[in-house]
Amino acid sequence: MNAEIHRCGLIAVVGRPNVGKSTLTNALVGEHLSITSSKPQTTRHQIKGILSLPAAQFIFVDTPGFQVRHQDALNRVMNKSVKRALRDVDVVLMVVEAGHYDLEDQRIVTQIPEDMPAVLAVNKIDSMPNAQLLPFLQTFNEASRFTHVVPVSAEKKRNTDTLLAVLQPLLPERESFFDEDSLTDRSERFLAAERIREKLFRQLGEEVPYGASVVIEKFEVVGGVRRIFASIIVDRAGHKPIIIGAGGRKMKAVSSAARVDLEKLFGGKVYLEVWVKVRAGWTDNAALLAGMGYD
Ligand SMILES: Nc1nc2c(ncn2[C@@H]2O[C@H](COP(=O)(O)OP(=O)(O)OP(=O)(O)O)[C@@H](O)[C@H]2O)c(=O)[nH]1
Ligand SMILES: [Mg+2]
Repeated sequence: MNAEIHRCGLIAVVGRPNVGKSTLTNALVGEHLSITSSKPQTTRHQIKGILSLPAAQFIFVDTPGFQVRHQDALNRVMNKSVKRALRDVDVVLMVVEAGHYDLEDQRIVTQIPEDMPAVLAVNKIDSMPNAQLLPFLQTFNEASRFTHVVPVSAEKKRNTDTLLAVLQPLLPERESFFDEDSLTDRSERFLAAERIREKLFRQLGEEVPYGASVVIEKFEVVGGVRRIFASIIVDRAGHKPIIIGAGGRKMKAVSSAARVDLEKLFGGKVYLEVWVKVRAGWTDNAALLAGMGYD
């Protein structure tokens, strides 16, 4: 009889910035949908990653890392997005880093609605010896908020199947929300903008990516080629020449890395043109944020 049960549900992936929420979402779904980088606060927009197995559809909701420090308009919008995700899902998957659990993590735990099942993924176990990992895992005893504590490595795809096996029975019994071949709720336009932003986070220094956003001005398919025209919006005039780089080399490296990834993701040829524009103070201007797709 059990074979006939089908489950489907939303799982919010939450945690401090930089713990590996997006890497884990991608590992679970099996596609690089959500952008990742070594800098905290890479994710700004919620994105769903969908995994359809015969007996269950998992809809992972990757969220921005919950921010407790800086409070500009952009951070407020991102925190609101995490809170909203926590209300609208069936299960919470909280992510922490192996060996690290502090007040910031605890504050996120308190945001999880009381009656919602919650699982803890202890990520980055590849960077910690077992002798240290075991005592860390034992600190989450039976009294903890979590039904299961699962050590994983999102990067090395270790133990991700165990995580799916633990999550599956927590999903409600129902039919799938999305077609079996859907991977995400987001458009190719959104994925393209995000992939360009990922390259900014990966290829530029500490400050510039935080003041940058990407807007797709035009996205058209001509003769099977996706022709994408994008603008990188920066909040300071001084950041424009940094992004362009000497002889335009930085800009070229960013856009060609994005193009290569997008061709793989979309399974077809991509023509990508990227410009840089200055719009002073956009990160702290609610009206500009809304116009740029931050909700
Ligand atoms: N060693 C190791 N590094 C990992 C693992 N998972 C993620 N990382 C790294 O951790 C960094 C942050 O990963 P993200 O997936 O962007 O983290 P995030 O929690 O989504 O971050 P924000 O969106 O900024 O909140 C990246 O440099 C990843 O490569 C892992 O299992 N092991
Ligand atoms: Mg992220």
